[in-house]
Amino acid sequence: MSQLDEQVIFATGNVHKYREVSGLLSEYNITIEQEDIKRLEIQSDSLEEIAMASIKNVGGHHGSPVLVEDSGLFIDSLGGFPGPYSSYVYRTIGSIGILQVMKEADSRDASFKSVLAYLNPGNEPLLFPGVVSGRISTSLSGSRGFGFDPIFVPNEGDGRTFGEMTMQEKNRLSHRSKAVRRFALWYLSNR
Ligand code: ITT
Repeated sequence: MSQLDEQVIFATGNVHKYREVSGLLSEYNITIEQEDIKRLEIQSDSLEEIAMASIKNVGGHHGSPVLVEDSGLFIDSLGGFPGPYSSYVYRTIGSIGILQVMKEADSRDASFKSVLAYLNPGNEPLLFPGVVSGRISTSLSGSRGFGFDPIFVPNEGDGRTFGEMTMQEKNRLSHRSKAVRRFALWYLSNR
């Protein structure tokens, strides 16, 4: 078995991310395995820097090719908050807290960003970004997905939040799907 045919490990503790990424990659016949590998998460305003530090940290003690993904919700009128701190902000004030903070906001424009990092041992890490533009809804809608999905309405959708969409529908539009499709095309042409 060549190194590129080895099982790719997706290092994440977030099962929703894993389902979305593995569902997308299966369209390209790429299989991955989830492992909740504990890793260093540096503080930075840049998802790229966080993903790069994280993949180097994981790759250092794993013999298989690995993926990590760092993502966040960036709200324009809040200067990009919560951005790289999305996980913490979700756990503390949640979607309802964001709706409260947004009460007086002039603009509800926002974007979700994802950076997928891949490391095949012995090679340089590679980054694959994806962005989806949209807006923050005025109330919670839908119970599907995870995190801030019930308050995010993608611009290219039909007015529903990600929380109202099936995973397949979200995967047609999401930041994560754009990053994953970039990775999949690179992976298939480089194996
Ligand atoms: P891992 O680091 O273990 O992969 P995590 O959930 O902590 O899992 P992040 O540090 O990348 O991952 O946090 C991203 C947060 O941003 C996530 O917890 C959600 O609150 C939010 N988020 C990212 N993508 C999202 C999406 O597709 N839908 C809803 N919320 C999302």
